[in-house]
Amino acid sequence: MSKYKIIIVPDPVLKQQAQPVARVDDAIRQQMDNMLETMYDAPGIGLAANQVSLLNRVLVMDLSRRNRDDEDEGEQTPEQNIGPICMANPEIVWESEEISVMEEGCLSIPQQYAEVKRPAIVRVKYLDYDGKQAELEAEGLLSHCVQHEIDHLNGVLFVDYLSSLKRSMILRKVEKLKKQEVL
Ligand code: GNR
Ligand code: NI
Repeated sequence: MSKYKIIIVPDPVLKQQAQPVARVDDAIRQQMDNMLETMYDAPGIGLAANQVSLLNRVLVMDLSRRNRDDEDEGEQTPEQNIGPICMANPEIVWESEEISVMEEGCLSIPQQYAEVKRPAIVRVKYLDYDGKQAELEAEGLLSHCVQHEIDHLNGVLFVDYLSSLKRSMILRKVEKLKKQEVL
């Protein structure tokens, strides 16, 4: 296993559409393993291929190792506190009308957080690590996370849901952190 470098805004790769994978083969499994390692090291609870400059529709998540600091961020049922989830070609096949608001962050927009509104519950169809069709129903933090990662695969960032004022404030703060070489 090896780690990838996580890219930060305003990298144009973050605005690009990722392409479907033909099948989950050993090369894709290797990529999933490397993405998990990269995500654990960051640390984060999710990572999409675009964030490591790969433009295929692959994402990984793991909500089991999240920091205790995060634990007030939304309810999380024990069933949702599950280990690594790897997805290829994820598709939202159903979303609830009910909306959930949660504070989100992004490894590609470091140290910035904002409340984002999303469908509270989603069902996602995807190919798993073994290349088999699978489905996940997600709510709470897992729901926000999987929607956030699928957005990445479509070139969408959580700041795109904010007012242009809030968005530019956040992007300017990241620029400032970069100049100060904090990142
Ligand atoms: O680590 C992360 N935390 C998070 C919190 C709320 C909603 C989504 C996320 S995903 C983020 C890691 C990341 O940037 N994934 O793309
Ligand atoms: Ni992100």
